[in-house]
Amino acid sequence: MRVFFIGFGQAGGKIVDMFIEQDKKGGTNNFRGIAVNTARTDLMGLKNIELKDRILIGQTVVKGHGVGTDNVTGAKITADEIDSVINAIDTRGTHDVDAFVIVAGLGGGTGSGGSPVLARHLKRIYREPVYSLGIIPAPEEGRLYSYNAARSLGTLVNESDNVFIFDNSAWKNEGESVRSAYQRLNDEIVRRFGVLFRAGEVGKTGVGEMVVDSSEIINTLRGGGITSIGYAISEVVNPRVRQKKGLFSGLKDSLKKKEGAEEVLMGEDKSAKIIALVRRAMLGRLTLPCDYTTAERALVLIAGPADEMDRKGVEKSKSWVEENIAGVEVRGGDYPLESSKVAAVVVLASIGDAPRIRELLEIAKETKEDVLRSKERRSSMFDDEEGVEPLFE
Ligand SMILES: Nc1nc2c(ncn2[C@@H]2O[C@H](COP(=O)(O)OP(=O)(O)O)[C@@H](O)[C@H]2O)c(=O)[nH]1
Ligand SMILES: [Mg+2]
Repeated sequence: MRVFFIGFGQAGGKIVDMFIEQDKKGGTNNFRGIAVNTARTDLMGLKNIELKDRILIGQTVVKGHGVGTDNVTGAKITADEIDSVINAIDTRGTHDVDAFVIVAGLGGGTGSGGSPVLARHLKRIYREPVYSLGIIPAPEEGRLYSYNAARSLGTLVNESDNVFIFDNSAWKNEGESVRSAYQRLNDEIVRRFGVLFRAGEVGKTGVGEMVVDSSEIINTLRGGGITSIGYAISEVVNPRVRQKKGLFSGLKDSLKKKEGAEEVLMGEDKSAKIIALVRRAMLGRLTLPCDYTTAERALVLIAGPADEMDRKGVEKSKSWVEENIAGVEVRGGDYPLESSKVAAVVVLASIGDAPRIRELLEIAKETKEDVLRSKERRSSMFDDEEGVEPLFE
């Protein structure tokens, strides 16, 4: 799918920079991206986003030094200068875009405050869906970060068509600081979401057995709320298969028949392997650890060498996922990639429960006692809470 990324704040900018790098390396040209920030040095640190696509806002207010952890100021600056952000997006071109994805760390100031404001305006201006990819802070980053993230997330869920979550605390190792883990975490983020966002584009290696197009991704995400992603990889299914073919080639018919039998078996092998991979993806560590049985919809994606793709494997995996989630809508398919590995991504869309989100909202509630119940909350998780004060109405 053709994605227009907007990296908001430091974390958002770095991650979008990596998506663009991935796209350049793959020669796929599916991604377009800009970075928006109140801090000049953060923008200068980027490598792959073109200079003209790095937008500094709030210069008259903070003089290029950023807003610190003040997300209310981040939101205000964005609202005041929304025209220059939209202008930068338009200049970059949006006519062939399938979706917008805003990426931001929700615990800080610029991305936390700015991304819900931008989501609201993008939705107002464009017909394409507006998704957000929000990074939530680890508890060790402090209560202010959690408070910021809860307020931002509540608003972001209302303003975006869907919010993907990546939880820093679930991904950093024991004893490791979040800061020193950034690069590794970002690699994990870009690997997973890269498989998802590249789906539906015909690459150099041809078409898959079961093509997924952008509309299927969009339909999976239609319910809004919060979405988590599972991922697993394995080496190619059966290098020995090709070897055997080589050995048997040129032998008599009787032996050829035997080879046919082997191929049937190999087919079985292939589906079994794909099912196992999808199971691993869904039962393993998710971008946001959550109760997958509460997901409303799901999407199963298999990416890898064309001869590893298997229709039956995808179908069976879809049935298995369907048995395990709340809803009945499970979409899926595959697409070929030049790779020595097969990757499975499971999108668990519109999930109903995640302990870390509840915790965040709890911390925010304690931090701010004078709470307001915000209106029109899309996710039931937010409905149940005593309302965390929204960033803006
Ligand atoms: N995963 C990840 N998280 C980050 C990275 N940089 C910052 N963060 C987190 O994102 C949140 C916001 O920080 P930052 O992006 O610096 O704030 P902003 O520049 O004001 O938007 C904090 O919780 C940080 O821990 C990064 O490179 N990777
Ligand atoms: Mg920062």
